[in-house]
Amino acid sequence: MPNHQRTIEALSAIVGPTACLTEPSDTQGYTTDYRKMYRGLAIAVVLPSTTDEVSQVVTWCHANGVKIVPQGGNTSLMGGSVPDGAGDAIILNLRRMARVLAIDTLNDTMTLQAGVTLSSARTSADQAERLFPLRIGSEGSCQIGGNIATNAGGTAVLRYGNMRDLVLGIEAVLPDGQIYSSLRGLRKDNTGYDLKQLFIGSEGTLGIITAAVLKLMPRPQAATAAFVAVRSPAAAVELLGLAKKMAGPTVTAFELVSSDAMNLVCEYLSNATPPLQGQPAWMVLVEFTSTGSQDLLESSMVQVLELGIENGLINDAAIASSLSDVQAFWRLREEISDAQTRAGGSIKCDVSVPLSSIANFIDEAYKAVKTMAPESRMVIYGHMGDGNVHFNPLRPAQQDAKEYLMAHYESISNTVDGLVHSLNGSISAEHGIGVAKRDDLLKYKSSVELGLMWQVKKALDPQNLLNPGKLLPSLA
Ligand code: FAD
Ligand code: S2G
Ligand code: ZN
Repeated sequence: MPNHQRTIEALSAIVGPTACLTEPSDTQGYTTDYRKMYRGLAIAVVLPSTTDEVSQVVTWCHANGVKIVPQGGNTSLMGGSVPDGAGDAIILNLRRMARVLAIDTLNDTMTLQAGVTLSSARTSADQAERLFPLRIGSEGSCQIGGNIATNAGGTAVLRYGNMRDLVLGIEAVLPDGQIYSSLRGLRKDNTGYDLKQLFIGSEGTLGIITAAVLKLMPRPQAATAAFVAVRSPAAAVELLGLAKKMAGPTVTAFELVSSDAMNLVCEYLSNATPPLQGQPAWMVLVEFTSTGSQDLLESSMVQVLELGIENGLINDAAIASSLSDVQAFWRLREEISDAQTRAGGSIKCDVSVPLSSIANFIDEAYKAVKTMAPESRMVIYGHMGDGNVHFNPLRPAQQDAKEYLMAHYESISNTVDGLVHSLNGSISAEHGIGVAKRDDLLKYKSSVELGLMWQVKKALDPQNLLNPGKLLPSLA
């Protein structure tokens, strides 16, 4: 491997000296992860402005054995987006490749570079009177390339699916510098293996996504939402069934929120008030949207809630009476994540089980955690409609965060993951694996699955230069 100075000179010659950062004051924002849990070192942070520059950089690194950490908005919660402390990798960040290349409102597609942030992509779609439906709390920073590489989910998966369902084609630079492109925007193309799927959810280990074609949806004209106090998680699941039956495809989001989660966000969020009195143990934020009439949608919400009350599923409900109410409800929900960070960090269990098991999972996991760490605040929330909850126990208010996490992180996450696995669930529903969950895969993935993943990795990246040490656990 060349000395670092030679690497810096060669890559600066490709992207330009101002796009090859080496000063710690310039690179520290790229080498530390969002949660400040993973701090790495980089030879340089390289900011290419075109696919061709990415290809030239990767070709040089491939020829000289230099490791590359692809990076988007650096909002990964799993340590996937920063290098380790060896200091022998470059970070290749796509933020300078941030152009929307085309919007085709007849084909309902948007073609854009990977460095476009999710919020800019959503704004561009909106300006074309369409919706790009991926909706996650990090949308101001995360990039489309990172969303694809992590197969991001979020609060609208129930209606529109996750990133894998929203991508029609990608362009990616392979570990040897070749450019793979399938930016055709076709919904049907049966000409061999669906190669783009390899890169979706690959967490930067198989290729560097440089552009994509995304599906656009009709922009809803009507939206309504309600915070509903449900009798139990099981009652919430029943209510979802009722909503799907009566309101069909207008059911857009169904987000569980525990009382500790709501209390936490109201503690940290300025001028936030709980939507319901009496601190109900379990609430659900239900959202319906449609391209039809607002009145029809609101009466459909009322009908569903009335039936929920009749069936003994619901104790109370607050229905949004305006768009600003809907937005205020979403602000409460979306800020739960950062509230945990401000409380010193929680034990993050981003898990999914079949919807038919989620109530049982929550009850069992709740009891187990309360036995192990009785004072824990049970911050349980998220995308129940997809069978995915963020089961994130948090320190009691009076305990030091680090002390709590040191004492309980491993035992609680192992217990929760073990329970999830016994219910045929996933130990990472949407945030991916990164470094945080890499070695856990040895417990929960079969040797056939792990072997196959390594075969694919070795076929594309035999030198293991792309994001080494992420996602794939080393096999003995
Ligand atoms: P980064 O963090 O930069 O990178 C993530 C991974 O993708 C790394 O492995 C990196 O190597 C790889 N990568 C990045 N760009 C590329 C590229 N162009 N080509 C190849 N590989 C690449 N996630 C959800 O799914 N649902 C949520 O609801 C959600 N909510 C969040 C809320 C908050 C407040 C925060 C901080 C995070 C949340 N996330 C959520 C996690 C995170 O935002 C997503 O995983 C997001 O998709 C990461 O995008 P990014 O551009 O920041 O990628
Ligand atoms: C969400 C954010 C990450 C977390 O808010 O839906 O994905 O666990 C989460 O705080
Ligand atoms: Zn989430």
